[in-house]
Amino acid sequence: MSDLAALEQRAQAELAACGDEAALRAWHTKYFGKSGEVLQALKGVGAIPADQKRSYGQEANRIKQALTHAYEARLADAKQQALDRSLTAEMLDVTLPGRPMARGRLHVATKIMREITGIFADLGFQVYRSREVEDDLTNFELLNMPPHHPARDMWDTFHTTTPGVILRTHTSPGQIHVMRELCPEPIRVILPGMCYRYEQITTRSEIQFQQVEGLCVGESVAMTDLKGTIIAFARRLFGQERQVRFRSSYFPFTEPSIEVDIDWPKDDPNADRLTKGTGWLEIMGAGMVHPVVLRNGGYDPEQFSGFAFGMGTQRITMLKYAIDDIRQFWANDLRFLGQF
Ligand code: FA5
Repeated sequence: MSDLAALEQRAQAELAACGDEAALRAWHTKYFGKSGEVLQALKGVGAIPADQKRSYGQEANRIKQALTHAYEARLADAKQQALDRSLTAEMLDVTLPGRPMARGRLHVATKIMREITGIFADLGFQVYRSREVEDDLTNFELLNMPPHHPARDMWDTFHTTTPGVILRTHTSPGQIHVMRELCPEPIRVILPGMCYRYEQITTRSEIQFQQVEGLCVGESVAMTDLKGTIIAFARRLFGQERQVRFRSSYFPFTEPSIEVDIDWPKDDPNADRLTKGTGWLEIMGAGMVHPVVLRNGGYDPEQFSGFAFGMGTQRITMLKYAIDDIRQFWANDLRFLGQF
């Protein structure tokens, strides 16, 4: 019996000295594990003289229960303390506003494309997607530029290692594809997409840039339709008060050909620099589809007529947002892209 009392005392003293949960669990193994001292003491009842067995067994069970209660209480305490510690040391204020996720956005080139597409959609134009890798025939010849035609000098071209396969220099070859696909139906489409030219890169010229081509073919399409379409477009994109000016020009695939300018607000401090003092800014080339091109598309020029236009959307974006260097578009500098 005195051994039991000593065991209880020692176990309680050691329990009191345990500083954390790990120490408590070690204590539990020592006293209540498979060969723990409390179990050994219970088993020891066999060696006790018969007349003392009963009181020894009762006492051993009492000690077992007392130690178990004490242990559970200490363990709960230790857990609570650990929780309190972590709540004060690693404090988390759930009422603070969360950290905002950095949200992505559309590239300015995509935004302006969608804006332009939306305006032409309102005017009844559908989008036709045409390939970026072209053949010489479609990029030049079928657009009324036979080999060695001097007009080809206007389009410095990237050639692939396959003879006759090139990167399109403009979206105009798409005119041939759409006419051949839809002939003899009337056509009213825009053809947006990337173009490539083997050019000196400057603040105004890149080797890759986007264009939006427009093509309208029907039985009585006239120059007035072209002018009305362009004026409606320019005023939607640049402002209702914009004046539009048409100058005669030359493209092999349109006859007559024009270039289109818009006036620039005189109170804009950039006006003089942008318009080189003229007050006018060029926004696109256009004209009536050349009879040769109509025929190459499958349409009889005696019966059908059409207009076409082509604009460079990076240049247009530069005008709209006063961007002074075209190289910003594909430089992937977030300080630039984040402004739109
Ligand atoms: C053409 O490409 C004609 N296909 C446009 C056309 C279509 C005329 C249909 C008539 C009928 P041009 O080479 O001028 O034309 O280019 C059209 C526009 O593309 C230019 O006004 C300019 O805005 C843009 N562009 C041309 N070269 C570059 C370049 N290197 N970098 C950025 N934009 C360019």
